[in-house]
Amino acid sequence: MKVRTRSSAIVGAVGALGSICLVASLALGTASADEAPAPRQPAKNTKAANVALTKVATAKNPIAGVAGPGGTVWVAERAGTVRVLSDKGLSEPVLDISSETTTDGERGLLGIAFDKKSAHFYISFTNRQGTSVVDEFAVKGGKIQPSSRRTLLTQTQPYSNHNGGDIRFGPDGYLYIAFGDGGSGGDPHGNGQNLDTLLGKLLRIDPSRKDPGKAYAIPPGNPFVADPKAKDEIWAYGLRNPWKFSFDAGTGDLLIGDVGQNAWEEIDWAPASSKGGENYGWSQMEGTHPYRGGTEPANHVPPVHEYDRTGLGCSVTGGYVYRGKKIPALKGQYVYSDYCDGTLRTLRIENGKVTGTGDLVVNGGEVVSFAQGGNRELYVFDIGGSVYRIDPA
Ligand SMILES: [Ca+2]
Repeated sequence: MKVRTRSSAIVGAVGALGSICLVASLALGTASADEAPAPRQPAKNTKAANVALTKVATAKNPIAGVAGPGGTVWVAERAGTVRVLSDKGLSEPVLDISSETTTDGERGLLGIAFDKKSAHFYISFTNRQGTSVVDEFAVKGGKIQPSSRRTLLTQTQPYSNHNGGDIRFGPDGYLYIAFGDGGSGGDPHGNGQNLDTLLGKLLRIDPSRKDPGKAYAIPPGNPFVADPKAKDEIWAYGLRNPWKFSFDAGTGDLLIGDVGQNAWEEIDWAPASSKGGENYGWSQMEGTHPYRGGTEPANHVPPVHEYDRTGLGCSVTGGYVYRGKKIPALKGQYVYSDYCDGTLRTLRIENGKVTGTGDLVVNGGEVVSFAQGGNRELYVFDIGGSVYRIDPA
């Protein structure tokens, strides 16, 4: 499991679809991977809460999920289908773009989102040419209206890895889009620090309005609208492969799981009050460490948490701050995992600092995504097919 090249962890995540059970068997005993650097008592992770993983569905390579109308969770399958998880189980596909995407490299259907009123549904995928595409559909009566489909944004991708692709509405009602640095390894085009490309960035757009010549509007508060050399869509930069990000449903704070190159997996954090423009450092920095002789940018926002590869982790999968009701002990803790070690891990974050690390002593296999239901309970997706709900033990 440790032999895959580290130029792109998610290549392993989605390229090794047949090897799911092996990683799971390796997973427990990795509590040390998350230890805070300062001495703590006891010198191991805290068990954050007593939970159990309840398998609620089997999907085909589930890769992204979003709360839908009527207490449902919509599940994106990597090859291009979307199914609806409800009390009745997983539906037949309600959307199928499998003829438009491929699953080579790290490609596929990579992200789905609803706007606040579930009036529109959004997909993020790589097309057959490898170009990232974000499309919108109208939703009526809980159903996608295929004829309403329109493309919001495209971005050519120089390589088949680090596409990013996660999409999500923020508490501000704008659509956020995460793109990786374009791929290969070590950011050969310098995209992370280049404000003239959408690659290696977190974007923010307003699909409910249109600027001239665009299929969307630039929110007026975007941080680089006054800079003619920078893309107006950029919200934050210096990201390598922000595979999954989320907003804390309680505070509105932003959390990004940014997959590392060879050494450091990181969680980035910004407060709800942020005006954007954060530079998360890549590829001058990998985590808090200069990357390949890089110089730390003066405005570098270091990760709120990083971990190395001495444990079994090798590709962070960002999750959610738990704001559900079923597990009071978990409330307010950030739950995340790692594709290479599916132990569910936790962080307590107060005022932008980690004040406690822990894990849940359960393993979700090759954890490639989390989803937050409308009731804010959390789901875990194993790329091998299992969809779990995190329940009280
Ligand atoms: Ca960083």
